[in-house]
Amino acid sequence: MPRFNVEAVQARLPDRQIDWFDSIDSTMIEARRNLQPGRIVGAEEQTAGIGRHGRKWISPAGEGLYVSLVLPAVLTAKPVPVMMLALGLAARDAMAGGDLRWPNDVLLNEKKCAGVLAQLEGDKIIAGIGINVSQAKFPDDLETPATSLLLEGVRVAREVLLVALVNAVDHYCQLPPEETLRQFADASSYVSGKRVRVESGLEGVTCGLDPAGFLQVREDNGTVTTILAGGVRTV
Ligand code: BT5
Repeated sequence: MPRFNVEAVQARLPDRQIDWFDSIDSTMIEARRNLQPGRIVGAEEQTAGIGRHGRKWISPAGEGLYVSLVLPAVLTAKPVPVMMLALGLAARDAMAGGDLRWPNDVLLNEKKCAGVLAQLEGDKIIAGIGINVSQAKFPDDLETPATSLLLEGVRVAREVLLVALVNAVDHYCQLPPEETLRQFADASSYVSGKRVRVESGLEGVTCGLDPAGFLQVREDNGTVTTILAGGVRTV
């Protein structure tokens, strides 16, 4: 995999500050050091890539797109869960399709190909996006099966992916929250009618998003629960 061509991306995004690293602990940690709105922090590899709730994001050198975007405050006057959904929609667009597993995974062929994070820092949100581009295999101990664009037959340069991603993030983060929810529900097979198990152990059938972007699950006894944290799995 050739080294990332930062200049090519900078030429397409002339107004953005792009800081690219050969190797870094996590682009999320670096992004926090300078919260210049619009700043893009990326790396060839992450040695301590971060998922949600202290989980890890596997980030081998040159095989994925690992970026953190400092979102301007104007884009972020929305609840963080809604921002997460907007970022998922943006990643899916940049990848030219896929299913969305609430709250933050882009699936290809029912396997996780991308994950997103939204971290609030003062009045800014740092968006963390990881897209698997050319990995040929993954560790066996992941919580759910993983895939890469290459494994699904999609060949795309990381530079092209990043430009598409940044433009898509700008677009989706500007949508009114109710429009984000509507588009997420349209794009995701997980929002309604899917039998899932939540990390807490609760099991039922999904029945829509609440206005803040949280998933609702109806248990077999009829009780509807709003899922505030944790992911869901099909059962
Ligand atoms: C996420 O967390 O899916 C958010 C991942 C965000 C990563 C980006 S990369 C750029 C930026 N800098 C960072 O340090 N992070 C962000 P979560 O839903 O918690 O999923 C994490 C779980 O997915 C792990 O516990 C593994 O089971 C699995 N996993 C780890 N690496 C993976 C990979 N490369 N592909 C698919 N699944 C993975």
